Amino acid sequence: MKNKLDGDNLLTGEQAPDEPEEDLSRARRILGETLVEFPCAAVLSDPPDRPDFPRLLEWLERGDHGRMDWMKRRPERRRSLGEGYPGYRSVVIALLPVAGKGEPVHVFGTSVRIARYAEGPDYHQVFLERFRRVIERIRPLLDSGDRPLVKPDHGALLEKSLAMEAGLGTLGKNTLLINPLLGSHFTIGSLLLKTPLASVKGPFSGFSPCGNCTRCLDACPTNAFRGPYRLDARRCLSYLTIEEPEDDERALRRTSGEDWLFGCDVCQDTCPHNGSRSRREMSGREPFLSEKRVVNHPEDLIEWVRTNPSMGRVSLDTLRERVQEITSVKSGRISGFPKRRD
Ligand code: B12
Ligand code: SF4
Ligand code: SF4
Repeated sequence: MKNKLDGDNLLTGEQAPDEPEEDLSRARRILGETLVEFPCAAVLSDPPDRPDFPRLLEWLERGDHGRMDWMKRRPERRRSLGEGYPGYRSVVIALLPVAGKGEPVHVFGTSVRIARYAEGPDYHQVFLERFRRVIERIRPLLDSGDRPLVKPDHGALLEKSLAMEAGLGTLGKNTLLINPLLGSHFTIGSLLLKTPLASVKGPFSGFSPCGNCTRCLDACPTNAFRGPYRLDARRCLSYLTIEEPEDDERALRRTSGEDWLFGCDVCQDTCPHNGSRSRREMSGREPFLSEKRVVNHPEDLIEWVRTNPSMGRVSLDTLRERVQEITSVKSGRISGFPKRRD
């Protein structure tokens, strides 16, 4: 297996031996252009049905998706590329390290935390801009009828599953994709192509990140894990602070005693794979937009959200309400963390 580090890019060179030479050569050149924009990427050609698709159905059946009804809409689209995006044959998958520092922000006198991925530039925009540049450069390599689609996060895809198949990492017990060099603090984006290509996979297919470790499961402040690899989103602070939870779920958010205003990074920050030097160095390449760490006036809050565009998914009223909750928790006016249901 060939595998080499070249500057910032993790170049990859694994492919099935019987791929047509022309498809392989095109795939390699497309991957090369993608690696100009992203530190880690791979190409998957005609990916088979997702072997973990039945897990998604079980998750939906249990209601673990909460009020994320969009996950339940025609779930079979996530089984295969062909079902979700008829006519599309190839996926270029890229990892984008997150920019954030993970330090607290002071909002109206209260110290709060936001997930690192939500600091700085909106990763959806970054994927769009970078993949657009890739498309411009690879256009001559694509079939004439191709209509490339950029899907940063919001596609009907089991992204982690595809990235794992592409040899970019392995799922950890916290359900996130872990890459041996980047850890898990990255987002995943896909470029879908109609042009048939050969697969050019990353070198991390056999990577086994967890062993006997259970740090993430033990550290989760709301006991959101049902067990290894199984997350009840209704108890996850990321869901509770970003989506639109039910009243009883909001009660859990209030009484968790946590100061997460937007998202949560506990199950990543406790993971030993997120402490490596290479991950920190690669993350450091991303521009960090908002240095503002003190927000004292309502108009500052508006400005702060404007410079942290990923947070735009949540209304200012919800953010203010959440700041009040955290203030009440810190002043001892709210207490009583509910125990886990089994
Ligand atoms: C819905 C969703 C959420 C939900 C549910 C999370 C979840 N684990 O499902 C909520 C809102 C809670 C959420 C939170 C976060 N998310 Co999110 N989310 C998604 C989304 C849109 C779909 C994920 C999905 O399909 N869930 C369905 C369930 C069934 O999948 P699953 O829990 O991953 O389970 C899989 C495996 O664990 C396995 N499995 C299931 N059960 C079992 C049991 C056993 C025994 C075994 C062996 C395996 C197994 O099969 C399942 C299907 O593949 C993806 C983007 C995408 N389109 O894929 C982003 C995505 C997963 N999220 C992402 C991020 C960054 C986060 C947060 C870190 C954000 C934050 N800091 O607040 C947190 C992390 C919480 C966590 N530990 O997962 C990134 C992950 C990057 C990475 N390194 O993996 C993604 C890929 C978005 C992106 N494009 O970058 N997210
Ligand atoms: S993001 Fe936070 S609340 Fe959600 S599973 Fe991870 S540690 Fe638990
Ligand atoms: S904290 Fe431990 S168990 Fe959890 S994902 Fe990381 S290595 Fe795996």
